[in-house]
Amino acid sequence: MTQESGTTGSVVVLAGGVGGAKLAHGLALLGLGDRLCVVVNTADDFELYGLAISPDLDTVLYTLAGIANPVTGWGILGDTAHTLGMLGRYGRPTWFWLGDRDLATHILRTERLRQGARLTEVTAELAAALGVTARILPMCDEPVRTIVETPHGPLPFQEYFVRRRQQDTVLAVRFEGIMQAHPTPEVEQALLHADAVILAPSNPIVSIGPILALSGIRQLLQQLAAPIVAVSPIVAGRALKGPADRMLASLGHEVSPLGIARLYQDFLDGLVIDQADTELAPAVAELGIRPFVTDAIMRDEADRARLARETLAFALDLRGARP
Ligand code: FO1
Repeated sequence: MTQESGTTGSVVVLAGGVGGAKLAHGLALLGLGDRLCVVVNTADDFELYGLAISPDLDTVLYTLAGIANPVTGWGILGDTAHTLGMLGRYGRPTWFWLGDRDLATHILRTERLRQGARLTEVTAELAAALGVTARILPMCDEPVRTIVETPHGPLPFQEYFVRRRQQDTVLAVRFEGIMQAHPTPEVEQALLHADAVILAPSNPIVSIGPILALSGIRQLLQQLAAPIVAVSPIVAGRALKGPADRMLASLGHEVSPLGIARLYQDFLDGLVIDQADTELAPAVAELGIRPFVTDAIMRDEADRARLARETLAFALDLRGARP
């Protein structure tokens, strides 16, 4: 337990996949228990073999449960792929690696959703069963699906990301179903009662983007009294993981922490940037966003806890900084 965990109320993290899960894990290591709320992107979700797959929710779930595959960051440690192998023998597609243990999660999620449960309820049930004390909240209960516009036409997100290995130029991104979706009451309440809100170093376009695109979320963030800080997913002009750098560039954004600051400028109080980008700190400050320079790369569990501790302390320091 750290000093922060004793003096902090609740902390809300907005997260996508692996980067979000790592920072959420770092915050969980501070001993926040159920005062930690992770609001997770669900626009990467899709159906395969009739099963409801929620990759980002599961990445956060497995990471916080301590069973994530440490090499990939997604999937379950030591998982096998006998079922996928058999599906392949039946001539069915195997480009999306579904482990045997991971499949149990999709089977249960699908069953509960078919029974009429909300994705929020199902996720809470899975988390409780795996002994996760942090609250993992899907951004919404309605289906939202990211579509990536490319020179080869529109691609559902996992087709772009996994099947075609992010090789296509991204011309535009849209979130199908976003107009019919709403942040859940759990998400709204968590934000309204948060003592600090942290945007994880997740892809700002396809991981944080869908959360911010939900009706009323940006306005809610603008009105919160609690400090809001982000951790830059861009370090020295490169994405820490995945295609965020190429995506930002092709969509006309600057590929730097300054580009990240501009994307969140309407509600952000502070931005954590890596020491490699120290020279950008004054430009971030000029936007009215306080910069905090540190080692922002999470190589191991100790880094996760350190970055989480520093980010939370930075956020709490900004308390009262909002007009
Ligand atoms: N990512 C991959 O690059 N290849 C895969 O085959 C793959 C399978 C997979 C299965 C379950 C799961 O929860 C996640 C999985 N991911 C895979 C990761 C995931 O598709 C992406 O990392 C996210 O959607 C982006 O945040």
